[in-house]
Amino acid sequence: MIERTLAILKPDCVRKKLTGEVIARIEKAGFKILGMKKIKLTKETASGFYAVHKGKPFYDGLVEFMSSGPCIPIALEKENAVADYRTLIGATDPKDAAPGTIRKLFADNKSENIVHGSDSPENGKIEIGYYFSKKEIIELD
Ligand code: IDP
Ligand code: MG
Repeated sequence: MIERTLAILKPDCVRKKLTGEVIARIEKAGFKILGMKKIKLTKETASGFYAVHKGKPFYDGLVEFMSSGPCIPIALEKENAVADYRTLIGATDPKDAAPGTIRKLFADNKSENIVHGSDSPENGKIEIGYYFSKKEIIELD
């Protein structure tokens, strides 16, 4: 099934000047970029986006980190996009991530782990809608 998933190049990715490197890997893996922008999240926007994790011990630190500098949300589309993108980025903790994955290659730790990825096709659509208006999604190549 053709699916959509939301990638975010997190503030550590931007700070480490790895955005081009990561986008190249996403493109080479066959994803179509439907929308992309550079933004700095407010604490409110970051809190809302990660609301599902509210109450967990890492939540406050996550909100702090995600609003600590600019990030780059990217709306992606591909056959089997959600699972394929998660395979490309690897496990949440780079220590557990498979060799050659984006998080294994570039992430420092489980918190600052370079990229976000949606966890289901339903959430992919919802999360893309969190950052992109309809007219910012360009379906043509
Ligand atoms: P995911 O990004 O691989 O889907 P989630 O469990 O959904 O992982 O967690 C969302 C984000 O919260 C992670 O990408 C990471 O930045 C942060 N996070 C998750 N678990 C931990 C933890 O145990 N310690 C610190 N940060 C964490
Ligand atoms: Mg998740």
